[in-house]
Amino acid sequence: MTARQIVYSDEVRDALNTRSPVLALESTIIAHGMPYPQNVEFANEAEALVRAIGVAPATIAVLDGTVHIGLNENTLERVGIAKDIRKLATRDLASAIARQESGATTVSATMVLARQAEIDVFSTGGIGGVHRVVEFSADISADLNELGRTPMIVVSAGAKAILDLPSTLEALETVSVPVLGYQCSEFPAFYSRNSGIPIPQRVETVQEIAEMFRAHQDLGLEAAFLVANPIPEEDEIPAEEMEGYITQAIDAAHRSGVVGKEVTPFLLRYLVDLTDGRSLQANRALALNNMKLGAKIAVALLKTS
Ligand code: PSU
Ligand code: MN
Repeated sequence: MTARQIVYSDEVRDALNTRSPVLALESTIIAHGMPYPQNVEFANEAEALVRAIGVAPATIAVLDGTVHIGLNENTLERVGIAKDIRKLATRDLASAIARQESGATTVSATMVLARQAEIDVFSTGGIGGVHRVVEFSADISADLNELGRTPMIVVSAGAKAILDLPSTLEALETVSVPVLGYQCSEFPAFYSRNSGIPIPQRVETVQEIAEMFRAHQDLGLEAAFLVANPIPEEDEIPAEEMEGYITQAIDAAHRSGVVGKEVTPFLLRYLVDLTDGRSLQANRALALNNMKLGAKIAVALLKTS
């Protein structure tokens, strides 16, 4: 990409130049995943938490056609407050840049841009995946495809519980993504720690993750690593309870004819209402927990070569 199209924050540029740790963060979770102003509070808290571990936070977004790697207080506010900001998956990046539009990046688009910036670790809330009743909608997130071809470590609280989790895990196998359970043996279900679905590999330390990723790179493999990090116990909503709300939310989406990229934001919003804000609190907690772990992995990775 040309210099005109990509702008680094001073903090991220300095860190990259001095081989200091950097953690990529996405912006769709801010713009489309949480309500204003809680989203901006969350984003600022996330950045502060990452810095406290000695890591430069690189929140990624496209503003007026320019790719930003690292936002500041003003641009974070702008992403959080905008009503009309696009939700950009990988395929949407080119049109947003060429037309000088603004967009928040999903997991897939954030991965593409983080790779351009040579950032190896990225934390999100929960990746997208195979939606339920996919036989009718064929709705499978572009996140899965990108995870299969863009090498970096992605930290996520499993996949969003609104999805078909067993099918999502199968799809991750198809695209050869190593899935590592961080101190857990089951695939976490976003709002809940457990799903009953066994995870292929369990790891106990960030050093182990770093060593496995170096082995993966030595083999020249292109897939991402997915580190599944369960929500902290004190913040979880039991899966049995959440399941009732999720069924209601999916029903409402069908009744309202919501399709395509609107589905996930609609469901997340609907759940915040149904749970009186508890799901938002859980989402915030699990995402911050992923950012803390991502920052520690970024530090460990630089020490492993
Ligand atoms: N994690 C969250 N909230 C979110 C997302 C992740 O806690 O809103 C976003 C990510 O950007 C992810 C997107 O890529 O949801 C998935 O959207 P879709 O299902 O349309 O692919
Ligand atoms: Mn989709």
